[in-house]
Amino acid sequence: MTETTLSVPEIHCGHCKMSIEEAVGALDGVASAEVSVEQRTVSVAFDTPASIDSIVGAIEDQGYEVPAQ
Ligand SMILES: [Cu+2]
Repeated sequence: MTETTLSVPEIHCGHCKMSIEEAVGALDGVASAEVSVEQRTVSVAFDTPASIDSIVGAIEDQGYEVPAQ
């Protein structure tokens, strides 16, 4: 299991939290996804077939920019 925390500066409210947690949580291989609105971060625990790339892609699909970490 890999755990990572991504910084997503555009996160600003509970709607952001819900849509990102739902999208990332739906990925195959993701065990948990938790957004901190205060810290503007997404913490993810995952295994293959999920990857940093697929997680970043899911966040971007929701309309958020994920700057190079
Ligand atoms: Cu929001």
